[in-house]
Amino acid sequence: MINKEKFLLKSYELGIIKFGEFTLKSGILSPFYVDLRPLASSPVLLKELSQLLLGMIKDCRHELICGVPYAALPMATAMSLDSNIPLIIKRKESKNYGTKKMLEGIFAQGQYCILVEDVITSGKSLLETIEEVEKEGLKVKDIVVVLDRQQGGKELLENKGYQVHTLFSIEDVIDILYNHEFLNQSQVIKIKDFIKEKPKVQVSIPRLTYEQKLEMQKHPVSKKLIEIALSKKTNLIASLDISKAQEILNLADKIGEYLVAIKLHTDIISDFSENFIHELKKISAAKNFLLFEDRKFADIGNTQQMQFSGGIYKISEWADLITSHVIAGEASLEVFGESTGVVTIAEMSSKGTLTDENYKTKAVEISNKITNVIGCVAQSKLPASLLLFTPGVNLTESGDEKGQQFNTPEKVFSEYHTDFIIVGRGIYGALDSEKSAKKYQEEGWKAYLKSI
Ligand code: 5BU
Repeated sequence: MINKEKFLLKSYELGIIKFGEFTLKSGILSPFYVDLRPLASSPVLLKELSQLLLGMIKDCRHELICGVPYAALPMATAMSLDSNIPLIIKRKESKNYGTKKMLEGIFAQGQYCILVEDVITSGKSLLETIEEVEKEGLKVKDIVVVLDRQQGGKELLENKGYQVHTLFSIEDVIDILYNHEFLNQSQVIKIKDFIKEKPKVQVSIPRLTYEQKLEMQKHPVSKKLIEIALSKKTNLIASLDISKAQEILNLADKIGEYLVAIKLHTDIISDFSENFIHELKKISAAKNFLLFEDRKFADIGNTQQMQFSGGIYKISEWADLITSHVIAGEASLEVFGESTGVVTIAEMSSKGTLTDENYKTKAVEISNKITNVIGCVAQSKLPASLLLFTPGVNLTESGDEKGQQFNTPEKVFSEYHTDFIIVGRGIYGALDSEKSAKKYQEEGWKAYLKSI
């Protein structure tokens, strides 16, 4: 195993990062300058880099590899030689003679191509490469990047549904160099302030429509959810947190037409029975909505598996969707059956939650790796590869005395680009629940249309 930190320190000696005052192409004065091209002149380091980058894509589907010209060309070549993944070459400018091809090499339509980039800043040159590669009928899903300058490019691509695997962020580099006394504290502060304060490359990204998202879905449950949303013009999930089975059934029957799904906490139902599920399934089939058990699994895989299929609730037998924490790691999510859509909890809506940005990033990373995870519960934007479910939605209240924090449908669609709103007390706690469900359906759909 190659040590990332040692690799960085050896690369630093080649002069790949310089500190001082540099005027960037954009005219901005930057306290650091990055140029990874010298790595190509060190076969030893280039080989190590290739191993490190290959390590990040070992679980990704790949039939081809392509470097973004020019700096990443030797990197992609080294990776191809090390892994036997065939290389294709993207031209920077098309030839004005002969075939005028932009992609050189042997490839076939529909093949998955991994892209390699040295430094990501705005993501613009990557987007150009992606366009050329996709134009030739190839598929791009995963991108490996050596260094993220943390200026918005990674987020831009992730919002478009690509997965960006970065070896180092500029902050990682600064921390390593500081720990080895190549930088002093005042330099670190200056650089970190620059990263924080410097206006990020702002690219306003329109959200994807349900039609566009439908095309990206692989799981039958996520497909079904979006199909229902489109056919009933609703993105509303009602959370029926009610303790009497008959009351849930009555309400489901009344408001089912406005919903994509009903979310339950079966463990608060005092008279739960198989017959209740049987009746609820009949209503869900008649009114065309899915059943979502908000179990929030949070244990080791073995236990979760038993909790999912055993006990009195036998969730695996009827729930189309379930929620699970990611706290126990990747393997704990692999125990749910293939036909159930898993929604992981990346961020909670309550005051003081421990799900900070770092937690969310890790939760999203894990979620992207597991095939039956269709999305996350979160309170901010997600990469387009995951559907976003947002609870804590209420048109009249801003919170409760137990930590809940509410937002309006308008806010969660315009700011978070959510896909589905989850409403509990706003519906079952209303004087007229049917009228209220209709209102949330209309407001949710209006907010969606405004956000596209
Ligand atoms: P409310 O009555 O609209 O506050 O109900 C919200 C529901 O969503 C309730 O069932 C919660 O358990 C659930 N929820 C939430 O409110 N916030 C979260 O972060 C998560 C779930 Br995860």
